[in-house]
Amino acid sequence: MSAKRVSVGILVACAILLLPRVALAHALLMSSTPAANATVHAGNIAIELRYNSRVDGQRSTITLVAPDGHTQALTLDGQRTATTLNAHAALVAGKYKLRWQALSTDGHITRGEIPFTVQ
Ligand SMILES: [Cu+2]
Repeated sequence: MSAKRVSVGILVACAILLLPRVALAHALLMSSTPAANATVHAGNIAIELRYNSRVDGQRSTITLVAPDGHTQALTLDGQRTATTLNAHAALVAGKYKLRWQALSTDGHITRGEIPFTVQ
């Protein structure tokens, strides 16, 4: 099952459980740096995931999937704002993915993947 389908399943579960009390409290990814499918220059890369609602910077996670498939849990930096997750990584050229899991203030977890390329 793809991460996208997992996220949709979680959202449906949220909607059923919470309707009509909380419409959009679970964290939906709005944009990111690097952006999905972006190409960035090798070196120290600032990572920022931006959500539609507050996320728990202590209990959310970002995992880096390296070109060879190895995964590495990134140490999260301090949140720039309450709705962002921030991290950084020094990367050489290749195709990577950021696999994120966000805990929102309504207690629900959402997940997703952001593929990007380093050149
Ligand atoms: Cu929710």
